[in-house]
Amino acid sequence: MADFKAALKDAQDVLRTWTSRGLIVTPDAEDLSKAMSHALHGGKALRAFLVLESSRLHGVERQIAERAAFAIECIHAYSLVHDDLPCMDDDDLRRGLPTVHKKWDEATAVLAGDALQSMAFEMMLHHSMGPHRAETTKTLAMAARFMVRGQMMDIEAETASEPLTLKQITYLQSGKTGALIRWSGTAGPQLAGEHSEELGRYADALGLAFQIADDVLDVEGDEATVGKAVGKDAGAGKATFVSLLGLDAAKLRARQLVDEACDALSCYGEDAETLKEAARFVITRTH
Ligand code: GRG
Repeated sequence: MADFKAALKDAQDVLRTWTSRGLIVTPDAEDLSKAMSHALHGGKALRAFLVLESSRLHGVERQIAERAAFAIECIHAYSLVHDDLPCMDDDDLRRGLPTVHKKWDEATAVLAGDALQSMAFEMMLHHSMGPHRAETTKTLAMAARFMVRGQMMDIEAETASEPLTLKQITYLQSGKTGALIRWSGTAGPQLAGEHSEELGRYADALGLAFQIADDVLDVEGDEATVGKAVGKDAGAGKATFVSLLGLDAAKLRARQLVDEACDALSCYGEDAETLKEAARFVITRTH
């Protein structure tokens, strides 16, 4: 686990560096920059890690990989800020800290999310991002839109007459959670102007395992460790992988997906060891 932990810490450092480069947050700075910076703070930086690692495997220049890693975390942070709003999940706590609308107000949270999304595209289209920046930015936009579609399906399911089936939940989550993870895991080859079926399969399996682990944490985790409210899905009577499969079968499915993710990487040999460790981490994480 040592390599993965170091690589994840590296991704967190990259995120911190680019946050302070992109946002001037002095004590008298405007609330928008402070709120954006707050939203980018304190996460695991798993998506940034996936961008950096898939970029390393495909020989992408470090500066390019770092910008793309920052961009995906901006999109991820925007989605969390908006997801926490009273009109969506209505959460007070995120990453163990007050959510943006609690620390400031709803208007600031909406605008901080909007500005984070814009900043992501600004980063991706910077002239230094190499010859494949336009195509890679287009797939990022598509992933962000698929995420929103997944969120919409999730909201619609709350008032539907029938609970979602396993097939429907799997599709919903492949958008809501999976789309950004898939983009992150394939960003390296995309930025290099290449294609990797193997990283695509790895990232798809990882994304689904990640979501199942999230559903398990909602049942088994405690608020202090997870850093956000737990038990919300069961409380709302929502269909999840745990409610549909049962706790043990959900955990088994997540383990199978991790095996599938690792198997997909065989063509990269020992070079992919850190990505394999990441897959194992995803289902053993406590937050
Ligand atoms: C509101 C546009 C919009 C989209 C919302 C991401 C999302 C879509 C909703 C978040 C709800 C949620 C908890 C989904 C489960 C998966 C997930 C994205 C968990 C958070 O990701 P982590 O654990 O977070 O990587 P950190 O804090 O480590 O960055």
